[in-house]
Amino acid sequence: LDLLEKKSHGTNHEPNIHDIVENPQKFEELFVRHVETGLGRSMYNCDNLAAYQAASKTIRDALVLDWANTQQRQTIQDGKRVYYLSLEFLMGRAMDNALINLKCETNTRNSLRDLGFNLEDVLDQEPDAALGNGGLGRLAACFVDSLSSKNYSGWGYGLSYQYGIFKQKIVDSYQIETPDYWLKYSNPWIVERHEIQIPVDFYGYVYEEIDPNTGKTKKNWSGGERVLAVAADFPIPGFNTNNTNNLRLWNAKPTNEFDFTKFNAGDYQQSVASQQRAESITSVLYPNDNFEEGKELRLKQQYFWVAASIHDIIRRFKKTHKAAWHKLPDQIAIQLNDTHPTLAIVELQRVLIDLEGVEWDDAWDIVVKVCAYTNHTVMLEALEKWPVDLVGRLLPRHLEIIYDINYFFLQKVQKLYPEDRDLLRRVSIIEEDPKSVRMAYLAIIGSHKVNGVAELHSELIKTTIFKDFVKVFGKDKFTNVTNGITPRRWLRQANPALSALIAKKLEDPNYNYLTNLGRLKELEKFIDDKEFLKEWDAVKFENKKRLAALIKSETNVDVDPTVLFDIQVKRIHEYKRQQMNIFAVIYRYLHIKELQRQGVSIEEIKEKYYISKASIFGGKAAPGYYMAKTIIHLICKVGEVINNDDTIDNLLKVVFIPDYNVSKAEIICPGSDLSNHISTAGTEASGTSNMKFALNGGLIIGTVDGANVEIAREIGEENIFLFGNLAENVEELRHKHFVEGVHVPKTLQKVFAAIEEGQFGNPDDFKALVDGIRDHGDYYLVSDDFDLFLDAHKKVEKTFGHHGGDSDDPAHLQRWVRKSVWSVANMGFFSSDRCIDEYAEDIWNVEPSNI
Ligand code: GPK
Repeated sequence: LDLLEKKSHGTNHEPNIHDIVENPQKFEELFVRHVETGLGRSMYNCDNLAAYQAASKTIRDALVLDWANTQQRQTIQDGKRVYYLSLEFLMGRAMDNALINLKCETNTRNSLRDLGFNLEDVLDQEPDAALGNGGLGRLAACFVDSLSSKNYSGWGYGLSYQYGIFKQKIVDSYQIETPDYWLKYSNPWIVERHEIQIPVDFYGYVYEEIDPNTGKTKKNWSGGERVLAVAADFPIPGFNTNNTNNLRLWNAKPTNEFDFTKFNAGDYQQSVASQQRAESITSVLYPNDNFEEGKELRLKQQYFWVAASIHDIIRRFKKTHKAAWHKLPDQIAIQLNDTHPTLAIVELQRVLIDLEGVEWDDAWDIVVKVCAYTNHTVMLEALEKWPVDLVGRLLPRHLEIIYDINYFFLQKVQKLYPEDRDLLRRVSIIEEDPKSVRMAYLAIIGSHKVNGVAELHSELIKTTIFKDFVKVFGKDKFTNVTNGITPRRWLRQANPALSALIAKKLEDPNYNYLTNLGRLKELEKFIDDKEFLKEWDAVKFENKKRLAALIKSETNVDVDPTVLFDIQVKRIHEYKRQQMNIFAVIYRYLHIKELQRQGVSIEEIKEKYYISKASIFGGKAAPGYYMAKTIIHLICKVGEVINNDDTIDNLLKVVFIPDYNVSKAEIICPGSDLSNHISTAGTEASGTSNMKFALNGGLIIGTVDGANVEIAREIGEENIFLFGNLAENVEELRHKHFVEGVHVPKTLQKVFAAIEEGQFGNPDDFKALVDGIRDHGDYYLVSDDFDLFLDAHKKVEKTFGHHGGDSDDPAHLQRWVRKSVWSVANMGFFSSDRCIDEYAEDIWNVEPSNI
């Protein structure tokens, strides 16, 4: 600690954050050094890309010192550490975030200006770190931000994919996937830790031997293929603190061990080629959201990551605590983000019993105390089940341990419920026919807590997919932590103008409210202040212009920023029901055309029927998901027709923004008037973009699902447009479809007729979409909710009024902008800081560290 004290008083000569924040000359000097020596270029041909790299390196160098100090301090303090294991971290851009969290934005902007660069252009050079699919991966990214910002000692562990989520192009109204080689120009934010190399084995066989120390027989695993896990670290800065945690991502590399059998057989080429295959393990992120493909390489990824992480965690523990294994649960909490890291449970048990000689029962007790599992979905196609054969071949010792875990567990169940024979079959980790390992069940059994991600979802898992486990373990094992988002990125970074207005009103020039988001409540004081409402609305208008510019550059469509921006951006999925949204858009268009045919003028239509709006879509479809791709195709074709209809003025526009990602979301969320969160009730576990939109002053149209329910409670039901059937009625409605057939309402019939007439291109292209509803049971209840959706939209329009963007419409201010302010004032609950505090208290039993 003395050493740290000295260091922080400047005995080291490296620049620190304060130099850069306070001393522009220092920044410029370091920047030039990075350009000239680091990048080997001259200042005369330094372009924006080189400027981005040099500026990032300058800031990173300073950040790395905070990071090293934090790690030393945490080690010396020897408190409990949290490890968040996630196969996805959807980080987005790092530089802007670092400037904000380190509070050196103004200085960097000024220094760059002096050097001849514009900060925004420089920031725009950074490719997104898109190592995730959607909500699950972005949640992990928000969590590491909060862990640092709230002074926890917490690391993330993940994989360093060479290719992140694919880039989406729209060609002829179809989605095309192209690879995202995001490391093309090397990444200035990564600290490569070449010295941290952990061998990970696969395949091979298990044998027994006598332990020379105890004289007992023990199991050993001799792996058949070895790869190295090499660490790549991302320092994670906190806001307003020098607590800087680490996100460690593993790269797969070949070992130097050479296959002499192949070599001696004269096959040098083959021998090198098979070594090279090692790298394929971390080559690509699987692009599925809420869906598991069950590919062998995916299981390899999972074990590779888990084995390296557990090894690293145990090594760190042993440095201080040697073999005091009973202390492990006081030193370490491991959070499993979904079932993807479930093998961590098995690996930890294996390390303890096979390698460290701990007795089974003691080891198992430790494992359960250390691990906890978060569930993110109740949809069956997303639940992981690995074929027993595959697990046994890839990880023979692990399969044995899984069988043992299952054996002891089923014994316990049988004792508890000796009468219920079927229960054993239902809760067994092993599913018969086809024989497979149910990862969620293993995760539940090996964890001390299981949490859902919103209240409704956490209730649902207890009454549906995990019902039997509540019977076995009792309900206290199951808990809820409602998701949240980091206000640093999703308010301050995405919406500088709104966050500044809030800072002004809260008289908080240092933006401390960003780590105390409950303070937003104070905005309620200004709810009757007309000038404030106007200012608020003016910020929204500027953000809509920014979004309109993005739309123009991405789609070449002009949208009028004065119209209502009605947005749905998220992964494309039948359960999220983008199809229902586009059907409603078609209905609106058909109705407008019908009115025109009856001689009603556009002015009259605007007066009596519809306000002007732009329907804005975005999101990726998994490459193999035909229905989702069909939905994209329909949206694009509808856009083509409507946007080229020059008889309807600005009444309606439809755009599909290609390649929706984190950095686009930062422009899209602040630019919405209304956003759609309209999943079939009971299917969306939480949703987090609902929070991003609401925090940026957008209103929500949504179903009674996921976190919408809690958002409604916090901001008041009068401020959200909820509609649709409830989760409790979904089963019954599906059954009714099955027995009586689907009743398609007249409104939706008109839409289907127009599609089938070919108004939006070849009807065959959309056949599956229409038939799925009309003839194949309408699993997602579009027919049941369609008219309710249209009604909800009528309410939206009434409330929005004819805006015009001049902020002077008193009715708009009174009805709409008031709701917007009131909503933001009550969104404090949805900060990921609150989530992390809840995890810390309820699941991890850790406290923030003393800094
Ligand atoms: C859930 F199961 C999954 C998945 O595979 N991917 C994914 O992004 C999402 N999720 C849920 O769909 C969202 O409702 C939720 O907010 C998010 O995880 C974070 O919990």
